[in-house]
Amino acid sequence: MKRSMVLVAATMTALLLSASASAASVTTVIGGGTGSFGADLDGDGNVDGSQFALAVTIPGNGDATGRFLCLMAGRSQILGLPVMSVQGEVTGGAFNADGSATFTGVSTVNLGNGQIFRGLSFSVTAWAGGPGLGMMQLSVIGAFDGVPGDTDIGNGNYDLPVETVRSGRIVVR
Ligand SMILES: [Ca+2]
Ligand SMILES: [Ca+2]
Repeated sequence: MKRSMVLVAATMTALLLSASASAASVTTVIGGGTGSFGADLDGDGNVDGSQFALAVTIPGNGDATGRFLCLMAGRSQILGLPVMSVQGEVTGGAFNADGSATFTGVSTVNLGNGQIFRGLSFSVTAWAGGPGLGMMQLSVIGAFDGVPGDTDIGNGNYDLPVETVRSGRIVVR
């Protein structure tokens, strides 16, 4: 009897410790600005990039909430499209050992030519920093494999190159 009480107490202590540990490990990813892929993805002579905004909370249990926006439009025209936007609702995420954060969710991809794709899964990894230091990498899952800009042709996904922050900042804390 006494032994089981000790066991219960030990289990309670372990639960409390893990609860406080997860509370302390909430990761917030916020940022906005412009980025550069450092390459001319569509062969039109101009190095391509995007405008981006992200605001994500990752509690540490695999879930996440927040929003992500990547916009390639106007001066960052890409792939011959007037606009390409990826607007994401974040549902999952994790803090990585290298200090970056990866989050996933469901996105709407608008190609600006009347084609809008809804319900596409996406994944973003973000590394903190300002111009020249911060980075992010976006993949759209299960679509657009092999179109210009895809860095891993044949895997079923649209894997954009790592984009480096050109103005603005990404904060991971
Ligand atoms: Ca280009
Ligand atoms: Ca691919």
